[in-house]
Amino acid sequence: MTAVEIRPGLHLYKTALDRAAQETLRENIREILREAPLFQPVMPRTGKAFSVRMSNCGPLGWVSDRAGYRYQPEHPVTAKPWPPIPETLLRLWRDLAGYPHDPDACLINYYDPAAKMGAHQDVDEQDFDAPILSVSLGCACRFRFGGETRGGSTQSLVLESGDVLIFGGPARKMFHGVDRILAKTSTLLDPPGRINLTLRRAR
Ligand code: MD6
Ligand code: FE
Repeated sequence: MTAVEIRPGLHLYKTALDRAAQETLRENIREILREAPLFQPVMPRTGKAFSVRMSNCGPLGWVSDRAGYRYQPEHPVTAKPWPPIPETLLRLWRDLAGYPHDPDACLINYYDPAAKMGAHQDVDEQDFDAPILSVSLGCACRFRFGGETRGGSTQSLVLESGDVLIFGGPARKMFHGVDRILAKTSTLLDPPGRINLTLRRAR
């Protein structure tokens, strides 16, 4: 597979997953969400709801509530363990992440067409040597990224269904977010929306 290095440590694999692979993954995620339903995270302290809904698979899952951000082994509503990470995603990590250990967490973000994600850094993990691998499914989005401090200059790119983005090395702690979902850009999900999967090493 061919990557474009957007900047040092930030690699984009356009259509890393073809339509058939996207459909398989969509079915994997559908099953995971039956066991571990989407929940509504809220911001620490303020309790303001995210517009994105979330779930996880893998030994650990990322959650946010009034108490803070953290990784935990169980679903915050059902209290059940997260389902395992599908083999298709583990294979993608082993092929592309360039890291000798499998991921121990996979965050599932679900965007309805009006949802977005504010600028943030992913810094709740214990080991920044491991990259984060992101997979996009469904509607495209306008993805924005900047430097390691908030408020500097930014760039953006369009992430489409099947694209894989890897944040590693000097890009691992970049600020980034999703400005908006681009409506009617994919027929993969019904109702239309976007799913983003991020594979991580939390511990
Ligand atoms: C999204 N992605 O694409 C949000 N985080 O919906 C992320 O927040 C993200 O794409 C860490 C690494 C890669 C990402
Ligand atoms: Fe992130």
